[in-house]
Amino acid sequence: MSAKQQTWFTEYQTDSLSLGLRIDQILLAEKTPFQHLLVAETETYGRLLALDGAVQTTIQDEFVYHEMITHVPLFMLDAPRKVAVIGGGDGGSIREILKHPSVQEAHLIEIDARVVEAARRFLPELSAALDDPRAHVHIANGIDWVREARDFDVIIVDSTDPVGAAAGLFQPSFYQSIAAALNPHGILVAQSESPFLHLALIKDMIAGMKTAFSVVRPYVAPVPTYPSGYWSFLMASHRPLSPSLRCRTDRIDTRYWTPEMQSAAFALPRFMEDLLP
Ligand code: AG3
Repeated sequence: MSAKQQTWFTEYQTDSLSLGLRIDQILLAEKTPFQHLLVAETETYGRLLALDGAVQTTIQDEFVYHEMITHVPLFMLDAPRKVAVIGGGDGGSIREILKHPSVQEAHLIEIDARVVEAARRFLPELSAALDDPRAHVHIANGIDWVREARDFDVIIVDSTDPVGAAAGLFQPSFYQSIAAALNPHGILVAQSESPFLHLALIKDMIAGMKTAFSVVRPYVAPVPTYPSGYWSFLMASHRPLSPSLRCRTDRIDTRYWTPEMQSAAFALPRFMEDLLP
């Protein structure tokens, strides 16, 4: 066996669980002011971006996560115009948001400039969208940025896990700032980790969102390279949610999202349904 075949990236997902990906090449490994940043070429899932040892995105499975964190909230509205993504420095969420013709402004608020730079250099499939004239990149702390933001239609929290710099993105006070930054029809979506591994966290996030929104609904999608492979998202709003009719008529180019998936993603297994208030 050659040395190359013995190089693995391992994410230690919990104290007793890991995911291993054999890698062909490490393209970038550096310590930024915020975290450790790695870009590598994996054999099974293509290019990988990891932060502090946690998989953020791979070229082969990123479409599921990025389509579902964006199209599901955007298709709840007839004409979303102003959208913000907190985190998501790779650009994948912005790429999907810009597929909606009504969108006039898509703001990316990423704390770590090095993540955006690495994505621009090594993940053009995701980051090219950041050059669109409707995209606005802010290198800033999302918690501070949201406090000043107003009149957004959709705010998406595309964060890392609730540790380090991202911990504040899981706090009730952050959801309250988001509620104030959204217009009355506005929608919040946050990635909410794995139902198999982080059920207590999901429960706390729902309670936190309930302090600021009347409606909070979980939905799910498979993301093979995230812990357990089964991922959740929480959607919150000030009013009842139902898909816009344009969900069936707007033709957008997707690989996972379909009009049927827009509803199907909200069908929850019993162990998650029991989470709901
Ligand atoms: N944000 C979700 C990452 C969470 C994955 N957690 C982990 N691997 N432990 C990803 C950002 C993609 N735009």
